[in-house]
Amino acid sequence: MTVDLQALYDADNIFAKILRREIPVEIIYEDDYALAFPDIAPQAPIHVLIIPKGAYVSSADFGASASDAEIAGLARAITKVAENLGLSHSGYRLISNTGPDAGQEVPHYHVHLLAGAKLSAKLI
Ligand code: IU
Repeated sequence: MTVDLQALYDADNIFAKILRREIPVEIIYEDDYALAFPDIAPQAPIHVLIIPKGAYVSSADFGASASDAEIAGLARAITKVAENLGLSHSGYRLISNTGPDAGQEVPHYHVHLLAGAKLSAKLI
């Protein structure tokens, strides 16, 4: 059975409010497709969240429903954030928790960028 994730999107989730500038954040990067800001509870010396501007619940929703331009735009934005933070050579980890089994808490698609140290707890 296919779940219509788009229908489940909550326009009042915290990241939607950040996108509408109802909640202030330090903007690390922004373009037509994406916004990046620091995670409020950093799990590494550098912990940035990169989110698409479109209303997508998760990676599953984004991959199924976003346009090719939005998908490319987010990928380019992630690379830009890493470049701007000077991480292209030192490296970084990208994580996107998707759905309940992954412990996704905020129902707007987001990619965690972790960096700034040798990262522990490598799962794979
Ligand atoms: P998750 O992948 O959905 O579990 O990650 C949600 C992240 O959003 C988590 O790391 C929180 O610290 C972060 N966050 C935030 O940066 N600002 C907020 O106001 C809230 C959560 I609520």
